[in-house]
Formats: sequence, structure tokens, C-alpha cells
Amino acid sequence: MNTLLLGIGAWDPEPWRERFRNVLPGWDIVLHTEPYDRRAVTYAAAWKQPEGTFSGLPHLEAIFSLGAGVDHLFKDKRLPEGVPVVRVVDPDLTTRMSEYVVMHCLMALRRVRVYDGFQRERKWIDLRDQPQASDIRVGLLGMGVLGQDAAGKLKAMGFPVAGWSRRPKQVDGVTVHHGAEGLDAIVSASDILVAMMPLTPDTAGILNAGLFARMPKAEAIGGPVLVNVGRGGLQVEADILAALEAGTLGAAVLDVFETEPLPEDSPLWSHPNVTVTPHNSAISSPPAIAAYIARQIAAHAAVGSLENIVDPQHGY
Ligand code: NDP
Ligand code: OXD
Repeated sequence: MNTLLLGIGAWDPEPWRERFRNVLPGWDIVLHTEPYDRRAVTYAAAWKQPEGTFSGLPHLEAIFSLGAGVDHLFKDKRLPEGVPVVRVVDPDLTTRMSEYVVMHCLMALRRVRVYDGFQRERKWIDLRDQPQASDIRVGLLGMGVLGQDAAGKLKAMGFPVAGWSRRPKQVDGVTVHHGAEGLDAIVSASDILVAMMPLTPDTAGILNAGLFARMPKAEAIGGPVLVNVGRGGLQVEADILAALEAGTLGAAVLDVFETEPLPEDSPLWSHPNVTVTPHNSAISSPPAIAAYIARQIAAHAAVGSLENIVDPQHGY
């Protein structure tokens, strides 16, 4: 019997087993925590699996991440070489991510947190010096599927948008910088910086004190704003807190963290200029993800094709 192995470390795997049973009738859906025939496994799906889950599977054809990111897979030193790794690309996820990014850029523009504070203190204060969206530059670190969608929607709201990618890239109406040499150009010209890139050896810890110090003063919105929806490993949280204290950063909107769930004693929870969300800026429907993976398995079995394979050399 065809077997799909689920290597799910961070969530309850049983609802996933049920979803896959619905879309892969006749398949055996097994969990890494239970006994199963390793020779029967042809495909695997994963979210934060334990190290070595996918080694010693002689007939494994492909591994599917249950999310858009694949850093959880590539940090497994025993990931089998030569087996394609596929990530989620889903229009629903992309739309939700753009909603989050546009919403937080608008909230920063309109000083929503500041007015919330005034309201709590029953203070009728009008800051008056209201900038326009066209005054506030948004830089998107990462111009892939998510970055490009957000860029279009931010532009529609009137924000000047620039992007940053690893390789040179043409995107209509957006200046895209690239590579290490392009980083300074985008950082020094972004009042709001949105990290929408994968966690790889090249990007780990990139959101640090040195980078915040290069951002403009962005006085019109009370200081430059960092938004991180990529991965927690991109940011140095101690540097974010220090930059907020020093005024180098005006605010931070964080959906992802060095440690998830964010530990209860993290000072980020209670900082007045930090917004914390629980890695849900862009959740997508689990049944839609199971259906997407089942479609890919059918196409691969029939004609050998797979979409959205990641490049193991670059880790995304
Ligand atoms: P893509 O692979 O489509 O895009 C990644 C972008 O990052 C590309 O533009 C790529 O450059 C750029 N990039 C990668 N490495 C570097 C580097 N070293 N220097 C400069 N740019 C780099 O991914 P998606 O847009 O679909 O997703 C991005 C990330 O968002 C995911 O990897 C995941 O970590 C995160 N995510 C978070 C979610 C959440 O709920 N918080 C939900 C979904 C995704 P190039 O174009 O040259 O390849
Ligand atoms: C992710 C996702 O990769 O939720 O974070 O898809």
C-alpha cells in the first residue's frame, strides 16, 4: 500500500492524518511516532519533525513542508540528499500575509498604538502632523511570492515601496535592490522595514543593531518601524529591545520569535511599542494544504512533475 509519513513535531498530528485520509483514499497515513514499514513510505509531509525522521526511507520520492517555510527541514542534518523538498504556495496564505503587512503599515502611518494609549488615558490629543502614505517609505526584505504580493497592495495604498532579493529582479513599479551590497540602499531608505524572507545561513540574525542603526529617523511616524513576518531566527531580540530603548527603532511588529511560543518572561510581551502576534500573520486552511499536497503527489506519480521545489543549496 502507498504510505505517506507525517513527521509533525509541533502540532497535534491526528487532525492532519484525518485530512490526508480524506484526500488520499486508499493510502496508509502513518506518524513518525508509531511503528510503520519504512520501505513502504513513498512521500512525507513535515512540520518541525525530529532530526532523522526522513533518513532510512529507501523509496522516499518527495518531502512536503506543511508551511511556506522550509528552515525546519534544512536544519535536520540527516535530511536525505537528492529527495526533492516542496513548500506551500497558496493564494489564501499570500492574501492573508498581505492583509497583515498592509494593516500594520497603515497602523504605523496613522499612529494607532499612540492613539490607543491616549484613549486608555482619556486624553483628547490630536497629533495633527499626519503624514501621507506617500511620505512613508516601505522596504520589503524578500521579494518572492509574499513580498511581491504585498508590494502591489502597499503601492495601491500610496506607499512608496522598494524591495530586496538575493538575485537581481525586475518588478513593475518597485525598485528591487539585491545582494549584500543592496542591503544598505534599502535599509537606509525605509521608514518601515518588513522582513518577508526565509531563514537560511545567510539571513540568520540579519535584523540586528547594525541594521537598525542604518534606518532613517522616520520622525513623522515616531521612529522607524520593524515588521518581521519571516522567521524569528532573522532577528536578534536583545538588539530590538535595545534599539527601542535608544529610540533607534520607534516600534516593532513581530509575528515570529527566536523561541516559539514566545516565553512568558520575554520583555517583548509588555513593551508599549511592540506588537506580538503568535506566528499567525498568514495561516492558511489545513484542508487546502492537504489537498495541495495530494494534487502534487498525483501529478508526480502520473508524470513526474512537482511544483514549488526549493533549492537545497540556498535553503529556500
Ligand atoms: P519565496 O521563496 O517566494 O521568496 C523569498 C524571497 O527572499 C526571495 O525574494 C529571495 O530572493 C529572498 N531571499 C532569500 N535569501 C536572501 C538573501 N540571502 N538575501 C536577500 N534576499 C534573500 O518565499 P515566500 O515569499 O513564499 O515566503 C518567505 C518566507 O516567509 C518563508 O520562507 C517563511 O519563512 C515566511 N512565512 C511566514 C509565515 C508566517 O505565518 N509568519 C507564513 C508564510 C511564510 P530571490 O528572489 O533572489 O530568490
Ligand atoms: C510558515 C507558514 O512557513 O505558516 O510560517 O506557512
